[in-house]
Amino acid sequence: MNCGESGSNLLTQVIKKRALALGFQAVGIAAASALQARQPELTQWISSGLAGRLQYMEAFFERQSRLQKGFPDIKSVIVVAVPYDSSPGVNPPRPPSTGRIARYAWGRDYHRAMDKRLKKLESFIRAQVPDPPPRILRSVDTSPLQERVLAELSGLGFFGKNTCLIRPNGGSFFFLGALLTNLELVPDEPIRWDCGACTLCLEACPTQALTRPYELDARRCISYLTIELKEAVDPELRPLMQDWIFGCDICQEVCPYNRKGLKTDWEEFGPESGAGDQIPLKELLECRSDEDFLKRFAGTPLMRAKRVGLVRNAAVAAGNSRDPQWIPILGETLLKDSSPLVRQHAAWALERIGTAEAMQILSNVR
Ligand code: B12
Ligand code: SF4
Ligand code: SF4
Repeated sequence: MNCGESGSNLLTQVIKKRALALGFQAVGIAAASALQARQPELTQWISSGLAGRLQYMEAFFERQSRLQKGFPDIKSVIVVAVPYDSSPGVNPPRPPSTGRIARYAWGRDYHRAMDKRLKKLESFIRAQVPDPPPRILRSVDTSPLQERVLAELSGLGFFGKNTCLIRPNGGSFFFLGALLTNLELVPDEPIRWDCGACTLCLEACPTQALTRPYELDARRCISYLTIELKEAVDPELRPLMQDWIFGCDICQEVCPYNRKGLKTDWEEFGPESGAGDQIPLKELLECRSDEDFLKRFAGTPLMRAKRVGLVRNAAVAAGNSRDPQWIPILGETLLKDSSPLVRQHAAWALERIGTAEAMQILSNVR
């Protein structure tokens, strides 16, 4: 393929066409300068402590400068999006004995699923431009990039007040991935769109993690608490976590743009490919070994919480149900689980259920 302005244009077009043929729902190009965009907001977020204990975000700038030293001639970023929602539209009724999983985690791990197809896109580009071989780096959450900012600047969507990137005709239930390259491609224009006067997500967030439009306090976000936090959950936040045991979708479920949001056609993201949309709390509370956990959840996003995190979350959900059916099993967990963190949350759950039987078990143990 020849270079020059028309060559770049042609290359950009064939890359985009190939990305869509590979199953990505949308693709856009950002110039390398997009890597530096919205950095003051990120700096402010980190320095105000809103990142909580997300160490990979605290080290963001250090990691990004290392990336740029190793790859100083980045010229373009190819950004792809793919919907992951496989719900039937409305929330299907769920028995109260299960814990809820956020949509993004119903199927297989998205990092791997997306990387497989990004790898094919990379090979395609290499075949188009054999000499000199271009530099290409694939990333799905694996590099210090603000993927939503890159997607915003490549015209894929706009920032919602819930901080998610939204596509006006597709909603926000989609993943992002990127290819950094030294090829000169034709950048897209950002789209001009916003939330208007709507504030539904800010009102609906049960923990008030959305402290103001476009600002999320990770320390209060159920997604962070159930997935990233490796320690005890603040007892004041536990009742607000409801029955979410992995992630949270509330600020997206209420969003008008998701009423007619796009559904996924990737089999990997369907509930039958992974853990599904709900898990019986009993199954989790009885999971006492890392081997059993691995057997059940290998290859799914739930591995990130590890056994201890997920059983901790199940104990909180059981407590929040206030259903006495959980008393015997929480009592067993309190006696038998090897993790002090899990035992501590099981004790809290018994106290929250609060019947005479629950309090008796607690006083026997204490
Ligand atoms: C850290 C992180 C988290 C953290 C923090 C979330 C957050 N809002 O930052 C936690 C663990 C809480 C989290 C949760 C979720 N995450 Co997450 N997460 C990331 C990660 C790794 C970095 C995000 C980041 O840069 N945060 C930094 C802060 C400062 O960004 P921010 O809060 O969005 O603030 C920006 C905007 O508000 C904007 N801004 C500020 N002021 C203003 C003013 C105006 C007018 C405008 C327009 C914009 C604007 O600038 C800020 C800086 O960029 C990305 C992957 C990646 N490498 O990019 C995935 C990613 C953002 N997560 C993703 C997903 C799917 C989720 C969940 C939906 C999962 C779930 N169901 O539980 C939730 C959504 C929660 C939410 N409301 O955002 C997707 C989002 C896709 C999309 N359509 O937006 C990403 C892109 C992963 C991926 N590859 O697909 N996540
Ligand atoms: S994901 Fe849940 S807890 Fe986090 S900001 Fe949205 S509604 Fe709030
Ligand atoms: S719920 Fe309303 S304010 Fe929140 S992201 Fe959606 S459109 Fe924007």
